[in-house]
Amino acid sequence: MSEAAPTMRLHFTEFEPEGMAQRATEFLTCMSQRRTVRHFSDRPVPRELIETCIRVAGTAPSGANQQPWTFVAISSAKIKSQIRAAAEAEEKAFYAGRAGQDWLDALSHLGTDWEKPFLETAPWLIAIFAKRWGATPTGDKIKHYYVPESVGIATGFLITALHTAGLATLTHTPSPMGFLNKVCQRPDSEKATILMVVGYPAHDACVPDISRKQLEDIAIFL
Ligand code: IYR
Repeated sequence: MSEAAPTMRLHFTEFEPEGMAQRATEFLTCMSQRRTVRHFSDRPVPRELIETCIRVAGTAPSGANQQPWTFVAISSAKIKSQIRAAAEAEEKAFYAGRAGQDWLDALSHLGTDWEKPFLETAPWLIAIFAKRWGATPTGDKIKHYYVPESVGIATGFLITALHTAGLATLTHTPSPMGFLNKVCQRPDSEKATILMVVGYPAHDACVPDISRKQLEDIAIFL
């Protein structure tokens, strides 16, 4: 039998019921204003802000608390340009037919294409890697549990933190994105899942005129 970790008293902040409703509503207003941005300014963003937002992502729950993620934050112009070249090569093939007509049809209302200038313009790219397995100090593999779920939740925390801090994001998924292991020097045990583009929107940035589903369309109460 393995030993359970020692416990400590939970620090839980309770609010008055009206305070709870107000906090939830204010958070809804804040998050409703988040939009995925595809036109970025080159205005710099301090590294400390990115560090704080990654720390927020690191507070996400994860399977067996294995925290199976690595966030590679890139501001180097040289590395961003390597990433743009590799991503555009994949995206060219994707849009030229590899995606298949159904996928291209599903994307058509977003107006996306193979060109990804934001990969160089935006001040930060955060490549998010899922640690598919871990290793003991002697190099034996450690199985990780619920990796996609855990990394997905941490990614949501990251987007929320960046938005709350006043930054714009694009959840970019160059397809396939195996090239990120090489560029970011990550081992085979890690799989790139998302390339988060972070910065300020361009002054003339536009977004698709889309709406979000209503509560009735996404929730069922039993
Ligand atoms: N990776 C491509 C295609 C793309 C796929 C989905 I799903 C999107 O929501 C948006 C784009 C690209 O980045 O253009």
